[in-house]
Amino acid sequence: MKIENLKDIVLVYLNFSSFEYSQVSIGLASIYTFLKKNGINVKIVDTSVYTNLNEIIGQIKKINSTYIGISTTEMHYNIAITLAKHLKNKDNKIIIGGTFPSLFPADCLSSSYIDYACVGDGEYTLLRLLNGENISEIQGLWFKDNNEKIIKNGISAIFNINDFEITDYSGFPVKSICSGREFFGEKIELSFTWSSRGCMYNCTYCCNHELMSKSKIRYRDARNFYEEILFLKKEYKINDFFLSDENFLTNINHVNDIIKSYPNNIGQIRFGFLARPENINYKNIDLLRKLVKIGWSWVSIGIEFGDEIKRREKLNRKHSNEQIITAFKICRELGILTNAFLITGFYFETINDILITDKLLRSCNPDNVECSFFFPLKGSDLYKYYYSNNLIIKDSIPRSYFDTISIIHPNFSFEELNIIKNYWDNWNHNSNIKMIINYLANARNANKVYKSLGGKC
Ligand code: B12
Ligand code: SF4
Repeated sequence: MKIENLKDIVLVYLNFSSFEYSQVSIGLASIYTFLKKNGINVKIVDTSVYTNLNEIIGQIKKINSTYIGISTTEMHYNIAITLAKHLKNKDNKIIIGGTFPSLFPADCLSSSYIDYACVGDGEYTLLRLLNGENISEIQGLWFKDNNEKIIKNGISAIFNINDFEITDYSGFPVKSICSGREFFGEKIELSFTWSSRGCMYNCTYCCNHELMSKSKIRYRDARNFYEEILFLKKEYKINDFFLSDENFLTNINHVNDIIKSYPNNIGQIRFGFLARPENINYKNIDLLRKLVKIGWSWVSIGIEFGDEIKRREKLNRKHSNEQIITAFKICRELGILTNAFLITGFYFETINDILITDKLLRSCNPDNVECSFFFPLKGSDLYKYYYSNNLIIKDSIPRSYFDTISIIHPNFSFEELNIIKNYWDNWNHNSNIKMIINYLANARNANKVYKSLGGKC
């Protein structure tokens, strides 16, 4: 017979990706660290270790916890519900959290296999639940009462991210902590870590603005940041770090803090982060130089779409192409390796836009280009457009927007979108844009467009 023990939980990390490598979830790592520190017995099931759903279910059942917490993005929501269906029994409680449940808790609770949905940060909410507090009083915990009415308990108390010094990643398999991959042509092992949470922008294709309406931007104490790096270096022999912050360079004071607190005993490290192009400029060149001195080595910059006017008007990304070109130029001057992100499949994308993006890339000359298919995330502005224009393929929820198309494009077929993505993913200075344009132009009988552009790019 199962002994009722409130103080234990198994956290399920749906670590399915189209890449060959795996990495930790910073959100679950934070919950794990905080709960453990507060005397809770926590285990993490990282699905990347198992080969199929049955094995995952078997492992979770074997742990036999009263509480099962499933973390999910919108992409993995269907799998989360399938798992819950196989795991739910009268003795356990299933709680779902993460980005999608934070945005759409009521949708999650429409499944009879889900007992609770967490809106926002999970740390305090879970601790209170596991400590046996009255669920009606737990901020951020949504559930159904006996009459199936959803009790909406607002938003979780915002977690103090400096509550602990070092994130405890030990609940994850080593292959997720030391994430081995080919990186800019070099085989390395890198660890995920973090220095802030949140984003202040409002890009129309992203749901972060909606998420931020339930949260706020927070910065990590630089000393904790370095304690963690020192620990990861010593414990896992890692020298390369990926900061999972949404936009590392946005707050100059925070970046300055990171620079000033750099401990001289840290030894060799290299790190990189995600950045908006306008934050890499000549005004903050001294700051950027200092970052290079402490190990900044690479950056992923979101270009997304080459046409400046459409980018501003349709995507709400207000920087100019000139700013993008400058960002890449500065990185080259500083010896920083660059990854450029692009998205294909926006409803307003035309053959002409491909030419414009190609031209921009040639001016930027990034070391690597990565392209995803546009996926209309619920809660984003563009979702509303795709939904109301019937441009979303019914029941198509991809596991990754790097490998599945889930929209109907007014100008391009699936095959064409795949060709466009493939072109960007393999882009280099010698790439022949004419070939792909010719292909698309012929396929669409759109020679006129090409000729009106002078037949060259
Ligand atoms: C870094 C990052 C990545 C990294 C690392 C991801 C990782 N595993 O941590 C990489 C590049 C690998 C990545 C991959 C993907 N990502 Co990503 N990623 C981010 C980013 C920028 C930061 C994530 C982060 O560390 N946040 C900080 C942590 C502390 O927050 P958190 O994860 O939300 O967790 C807190 C709460 O949600 C809650 N919580 C989380 N889980 C649970 C579980 C329970 C039981 C409870 C109670 C609470 C709870 O408590 C946590 C602590 O406070 C976010 C942006 C964002 N706003 O989060 C996008 C974001 C999460 N990613 C997103 C997506 C779509 C993906 C992919 C599906 C992309 C793809 N391949 O198609 C994959 C999925 C990977 C996966 N299996 O989780 C979307 C999710 C959108 C959505 N509506 O669900 C976001 C929001 C970006 C965006 N706006 O489009 N991502
Ligand atoms: S795309 Fe990036 S910058 Fe834009 S709102 Fe989302 S996280 Fe912020």
